[in-house]
Amino acid sequence: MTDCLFCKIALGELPADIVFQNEDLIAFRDVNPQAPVHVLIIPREHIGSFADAASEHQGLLGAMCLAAARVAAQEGIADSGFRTVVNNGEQALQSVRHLHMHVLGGRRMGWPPG
Ligand code: DGP
Repeated sequence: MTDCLFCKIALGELPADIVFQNEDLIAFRDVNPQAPVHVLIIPREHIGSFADAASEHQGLLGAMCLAAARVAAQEGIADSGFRTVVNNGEQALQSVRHLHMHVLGGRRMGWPPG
């Protein structure tokens, strides 16, 4: 989508601190980190949220989960523990309407989320 911030990052039209990418996904550091490690994993294809995903996206969604584990290992937080979060829609406080998985780690987390 032309007016989508994360589509622009995926296309290289906006800068980002990229930690991993392949033909389907791109992972980059969150501009407003909530933990010592805070990476966002997005599909290059524009999908608004999980609510907009279709059965044809099944492989892509699985690849996002595997990429989260890969990023955690790469960032040195796989053993200490990490959290993956996908905010979907208004009440979950999704602020960017392009599906993204947060990968957070490097500190002890709280539960439940606020
Ligand atoms: P969410 O609330 O789940 O929609 O999270 C959106 C995240 O995206 C938020 O943690 C801040 C991050 N973010 C917003 N704009 C940018 C940007 O231009 N670059 C980067 N790297 N992160 C961004």
